Amino acid sequence: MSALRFSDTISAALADGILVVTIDNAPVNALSADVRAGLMAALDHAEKDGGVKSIVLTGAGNSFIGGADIKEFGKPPVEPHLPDVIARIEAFAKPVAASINGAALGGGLEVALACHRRHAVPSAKIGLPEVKLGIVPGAGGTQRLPRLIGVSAAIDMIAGARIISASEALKLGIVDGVSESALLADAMADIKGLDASSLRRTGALSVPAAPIETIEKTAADALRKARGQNAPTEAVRLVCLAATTPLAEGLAEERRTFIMLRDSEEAAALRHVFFAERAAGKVDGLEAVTPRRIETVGIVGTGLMGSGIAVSALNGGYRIIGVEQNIEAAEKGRERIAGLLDKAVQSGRLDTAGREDRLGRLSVTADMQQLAQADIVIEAVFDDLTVKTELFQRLDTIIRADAILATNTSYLDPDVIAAATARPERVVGLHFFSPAHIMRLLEVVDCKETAPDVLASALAFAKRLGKLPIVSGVTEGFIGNRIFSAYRREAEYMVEDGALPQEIDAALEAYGFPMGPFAVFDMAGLEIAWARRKRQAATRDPSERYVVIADRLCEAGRFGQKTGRGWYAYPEGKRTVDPEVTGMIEAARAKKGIVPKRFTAEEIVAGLLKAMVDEGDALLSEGIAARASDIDLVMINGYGFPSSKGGPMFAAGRR
Ligand code: T1G
Repeated sequence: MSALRFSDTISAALADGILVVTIDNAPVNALSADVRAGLMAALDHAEKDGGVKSIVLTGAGNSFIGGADIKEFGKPPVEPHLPDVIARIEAFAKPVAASINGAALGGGLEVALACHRRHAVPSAKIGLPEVKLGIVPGAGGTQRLPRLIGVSAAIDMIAGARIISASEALKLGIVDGVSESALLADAMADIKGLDASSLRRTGALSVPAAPIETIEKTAADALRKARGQNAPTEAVRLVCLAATTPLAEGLAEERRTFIMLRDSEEAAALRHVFFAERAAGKVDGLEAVTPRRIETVGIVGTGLMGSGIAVSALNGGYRIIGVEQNIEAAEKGRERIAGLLDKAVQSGRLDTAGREDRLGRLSVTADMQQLAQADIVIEAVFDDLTVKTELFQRLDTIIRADAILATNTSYLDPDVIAAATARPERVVGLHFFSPAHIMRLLEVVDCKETAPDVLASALAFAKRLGKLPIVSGVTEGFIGNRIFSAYRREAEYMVEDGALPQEIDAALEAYGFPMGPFAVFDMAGLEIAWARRKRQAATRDPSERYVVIADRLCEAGRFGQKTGRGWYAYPEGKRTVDPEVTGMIEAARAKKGIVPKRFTAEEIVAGLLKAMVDEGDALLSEGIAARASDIDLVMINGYGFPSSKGGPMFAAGRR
């Protein structure tokens, strides 16, 4: 095969009249300016060279094309523009096939859709996830996909940013074949037989008809999940447009919408989150450290948190030993874990074979000696320092010298726990967020003595659990709860100064939080923070402003939703403003001689954002958080901060 090079990232080889064009732009073959120019040059060559009968496009590595180059979005566009490259492929006189050797996402799938034939490996990820970046497909996806699979399936994929497997893509008609072992050969064989005069050009197809009710239902489902974000709404509109509009007009409207959204605040925020997630969990110098091998996980305490952690670790493929104080409690733990797996089966997230496989890797016991087999032991027992410390001291005598000890504590000082053990260097914090088998966020606490390979092991473990690991230093509440405490303090200051809980909640919910702070406090229960405030009372700085209103609520037995009354009343479970609480607030203000002032929604959001950002800045200057984007990810994934605003640190920077 003679080798040809068309740009830094595009090469080709001619074999049997087929020009095999390879895109090699590590790490994911994103459609950079060099890739686009190289593809155009390859098409020029194929057009002129009579020896070229057809073309096969493929990728180097394990991506076909991972999409447009997101890093180019903030910069002035460079020709050739992707839609021009794609239009040329679709109109090409000679057959063009896509040999989808891996991820074909966004612009990557749009390139494939313009090809005349498509073959994929079974592991290929196929989708148009642009709405997750606050944009819509900008190179024909909303117009070509419905021509292949219909409006409803296209809405479901595009507005829902659903990435599908090669087998589903075959079923839907996106690809023409799935090749287990000879992808390129299969694609070449397929294209070889094609009659250039009757090529199936996707853009020339008409959109298959579908009942309007089906389309409306799919659209309503997609928009319900969108929770007010623009891109999914625009995606639905554009896909529906494809059914009634000539291709050229549809493409022009799609491009106009893409450019409008690409330059929006929401898209800038979601791009920030995309890159933040990829920077998270990276610790300078740790790349060279080899993590310890982890296959068997011990979990002491299989209550609410422990059972969630167990399911998460079972999902990661680990063997689990659940330990409780007695066999009855251990069996209860197994039932709790099995119950969570049953729910996953009922919701279609797991099949029965998967459930059996997981239960087959679970053992429960009251015999702590069983933990001698564990590579890591995670404690999820009552959040009391003595209980945890004594447990770790006992585990020191049971587990292997190279086994890791992880504490799931939320508020205790893991350095104190570690210092009480024989090998503090093997202690690390794994602060899971409840429910632990659902929440992606996992704060990995790098304690004073934690060895680098223990930290590397914890991060590798977190990734295999499918978690979003954020490294935190040791401070009360780590990153998330420390910022949440500042957020709560500021919200209570505002109430004492004149704002009402319902006004604050409404302002934050309008900003994009699913629930405002006072609704969250009532849901979590007021007694937890009350107990902590009472514990800290003796050492509290008398000069620090202190708001007693939450204490008054607790003294009146108003602990939140579970008692039917907290900051709100909950008649028939409905959150309702309670005049009794308003009276308690007014009395507290009067007692301090505070003349209440009015707060606008903007002032409320700005004040609470500032409280979070000031605490975030402190965490950065204290070295507790490694980067501002980590703080954004914690608040988005753990506390409901709207991702479309990018997180507190990003949002403050944009104001
Ligand atoms: N552009 C630029 N960089 C990208 C990128 C992209 N599209 N995708 C990944 N990277 C970087 C990423 O930042 C990281 O960098 C490295 O590649 C590995 O990523 C016109 C406009 C393809 C499934 O949304 O889903 O096309 O940290 O850790 O786990 O309509 O990357 O190493 O420096 O995620 O193997 C649409 C986004 C774009 C797909 C591979 N495409 N990417 O997963 O690696 S918009 C997407 C992914 C678009 C068109 C529109 C995943 C992956 P660093 P990674 P991975």
